[in-house]
Amino acid sequence: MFCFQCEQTAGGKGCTKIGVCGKQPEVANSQDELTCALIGLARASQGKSVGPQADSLVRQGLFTTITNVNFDSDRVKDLIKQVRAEKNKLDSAAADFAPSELWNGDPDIVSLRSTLLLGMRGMAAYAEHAAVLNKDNPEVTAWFYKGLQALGEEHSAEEWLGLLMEFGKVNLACMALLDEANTSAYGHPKPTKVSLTVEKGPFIVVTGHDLLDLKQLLEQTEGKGVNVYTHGEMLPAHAYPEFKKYPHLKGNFGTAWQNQQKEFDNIPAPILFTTNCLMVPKSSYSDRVFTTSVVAFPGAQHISDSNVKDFSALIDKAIELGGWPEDKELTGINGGKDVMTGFARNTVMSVAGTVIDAVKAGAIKHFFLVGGCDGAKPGRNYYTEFVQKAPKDTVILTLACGKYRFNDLDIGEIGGLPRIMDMGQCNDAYSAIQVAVALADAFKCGVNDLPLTLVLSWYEQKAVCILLTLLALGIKNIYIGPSLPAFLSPNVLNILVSKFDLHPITTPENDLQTILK
Ligand code: FSO
Ligand code: SF4
Repeated sequence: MFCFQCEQTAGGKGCTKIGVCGKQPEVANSQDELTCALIGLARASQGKSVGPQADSLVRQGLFTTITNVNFDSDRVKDLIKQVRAEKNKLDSAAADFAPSELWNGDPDIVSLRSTLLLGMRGMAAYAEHAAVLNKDNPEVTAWFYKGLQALGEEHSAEEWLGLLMEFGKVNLACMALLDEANTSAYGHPKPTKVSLTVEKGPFIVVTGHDLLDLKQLLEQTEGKGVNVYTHGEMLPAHAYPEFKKYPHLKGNFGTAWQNQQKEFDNIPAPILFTTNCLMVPKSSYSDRVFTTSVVAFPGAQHISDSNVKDFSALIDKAIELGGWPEDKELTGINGGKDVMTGFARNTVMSVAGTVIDAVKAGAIKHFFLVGGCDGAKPGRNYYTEFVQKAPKDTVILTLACGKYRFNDLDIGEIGGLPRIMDMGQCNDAYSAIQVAVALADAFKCGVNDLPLTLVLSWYEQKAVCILLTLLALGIKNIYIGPSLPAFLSPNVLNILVSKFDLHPITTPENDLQTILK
């Protein structure tokens, strides 16, 4: 096996014996074969979309290979069969890409090709979340085939860079599509305080990014005496008007994905994984793990896809386990008893006047977007310290699961606005981009001239597609950590650093000083 797609890759180089994430060689090899079969399908379709069934396979095939999503080689092999059957319908002579070539060759070309592939995996997750809400953008769908076909071809470094920039723009369209899918189905998020206390009685914990799964579960638990708690990237659901209609959606349990083995260990409740990030379940709670959609783990109970999923086994499990006998007061990482979320684009734009006045009056000196994924490495304390040390006249926008390091901190307000504003899940980077563009318009300057700095934490492939979008938009001076992707070769990294002023993070003090001087 070879895999270097995430931030925790072995030795900062690549997992070759078994994944640090627990991915077995057989699964890794099957995932490579699946990727190569998808390239074969794109070859057979000559880089064009060929209909809803193949489109759905392309999205799911790419999504399945994202870090911490699917550990079940049988399911991956089944997808390979389906992809090959689709290909054969079109052109049985079209060859799959050779798995042995996927990660081999000139290091810079491997780096550029991998960056495109990994970004496409991230975009597939967003496209799939939109697709379950019946939203499709033909430009996005078509690009999956174009990109897959390109992955199987030879290109110069220049051409690969051109493809990466083109992809970044298409991913912006994909995030816009998901934003439209979510806001048209569930309304615009509103600032919402979310409790971290778990009330007594049966409950279910839902994690991942798929809001439709949460909605269907809330409908099916209605009147059953079972409460529902969000976890990880599901937290922003509380802010959508549609989800506020369910009084049994009580609060948020736990923190970011990498703490799940500790947090799920002894809770008297089942857990539903709707997307990533699934870690190898410990035996003490593996019988309480339910997966759905592309998420799978051998032995875990899987809830199959259908227009309306049947969550009865999960609900029965919650009733059987019964929850805690008394309310359990839990806290965030810094001891806070609740967290705020719901500062998506609509809310922030609705107070744009206040924000602009505060900047003009000098009350707000700088905005930071401190966001991205969390992870287990110690270097990630950087982000907590960065937020704690940021001067009082600065505002912190945040999103994705990295925020759990500081979202329960009370760092005060400016002009009636909290200094930490959670914009939502990682795909709500779209909201952040919209706000930045609106601020640039208001100040009649470019986004790069705003008093705004992006300080990103990356872990898996959705962060890759977002970064490519930011670069394709010409956003410079991004700080990135906790370490640099293993798939960026020294030459490719140099290009990104010189072209986009990309900065690897150093220390919070140092970086704050450089940014604010
Ligand atoms: Fe985190 Fe996992 Fe949303 Fe990622 S839960 S690490 S970027 O999947 O997708 O932020
Ligand atoms: Fe290693 Fe990350 Fe790949 Fe898992 S996903 S095998 S940890 S590089």
